[in-house]
Amino acid sequence: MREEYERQGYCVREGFLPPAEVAALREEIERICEGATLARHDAARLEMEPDQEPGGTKVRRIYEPCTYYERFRRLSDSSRLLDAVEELLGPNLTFHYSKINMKPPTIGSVVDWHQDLSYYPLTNTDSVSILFYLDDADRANGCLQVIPGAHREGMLDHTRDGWFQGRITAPVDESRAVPLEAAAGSVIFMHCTMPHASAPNRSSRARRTLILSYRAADAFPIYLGDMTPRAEAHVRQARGEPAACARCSPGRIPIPRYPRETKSLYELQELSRGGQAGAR
Ligand SMILES: O=C(O)CCC(=O)C(=O)O
Repeated sequence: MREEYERQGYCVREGFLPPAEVAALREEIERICEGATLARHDAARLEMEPDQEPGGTKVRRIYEPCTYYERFRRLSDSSRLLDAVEELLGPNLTFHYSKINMKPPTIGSVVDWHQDLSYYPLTNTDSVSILFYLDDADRANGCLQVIPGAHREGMLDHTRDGWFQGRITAPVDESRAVPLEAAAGSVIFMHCTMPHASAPNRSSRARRTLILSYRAADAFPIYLGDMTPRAEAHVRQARGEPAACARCSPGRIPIPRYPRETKSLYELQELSRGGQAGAR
C-alpha cells in the first residue's frame, strides 16, 4: 500500500467499510441533517447548498463529524484505519480534521482542482486525506478525480495577484486526470500534494463522502496568524507519541494569503470564480 501511495500519490481500497457500517453512517448523517433548510439550519455544524429555495433541504457539508458525533469519532480512532495510516505515515500520528461532502443529487457543488497542503502549510508533506465513499461514486455523480504521480511535481500556484484562491490557477493538464469510480464502502488514501477535483453532481443519486485527515506527529503547522488556531481546532494525538522535534521538508511550501475568512473551500472557490477572492 505504501509503495502504491508513494508512486501514484493515492491508493484505493474497495470494501474497506462493511455494508452495515456504511448503512449506520448514512443513518447518522440523516439524523444530523434532519429539519435543516437553507433558511434555517445550524450554521456551526452544517453548510447548505446555496443554489436552492429557502425551504430547500440540500446540505453541502457537515463540519467536523469526528469531533461532534460518536459514530464518526469511533471510526477515526479504529485500529483498522489507524493501522493503514501508520503504514503510510509511521507510528506517531496526529488527527487533523474531518468533514462530510454531501454532493446531493442534481445540485451537488463542483470542487475545483486544488492540493490540500495549499490550505494549511505544514513543515513536511506527511499528511494524508482519507475519503470514504458512502454512496457508489462514478463520473455521473461527481466521483473524485486525481492526476496520478502529480504529487511529486511540487506545489502548483493557487494565487491570483498574491491572494490565495483555494484552487489551482496554473494550467492543469486534465488529459492526465483519472476518475476514481468505486462502490460505497471504498476508501481513497490521498497524498496532501495530489491535485484533485470533482464535478458537480448532475445525477439523481447522492455522492456522500466522509473525509478525514491525519499527519505525521512531526508535521507542524506553519503559523498563519488567525487562520492557524482555526485550522488546528480539532487536532488530537491519534496514535503513538507526540513529536519532540518538527521535521522540515526541503524545498518550498507556499504560504496562503487568505483574502477573507470563508466557511469552506466551496465558498472560497466560488469567490474566486466570481473574481472576488482578491480583496479584504
Ligand atoms: O468532495 C470531493 O469531491 C472532494 C473534496 C475535497 O477535495 C475537499 O473537500 O477538500
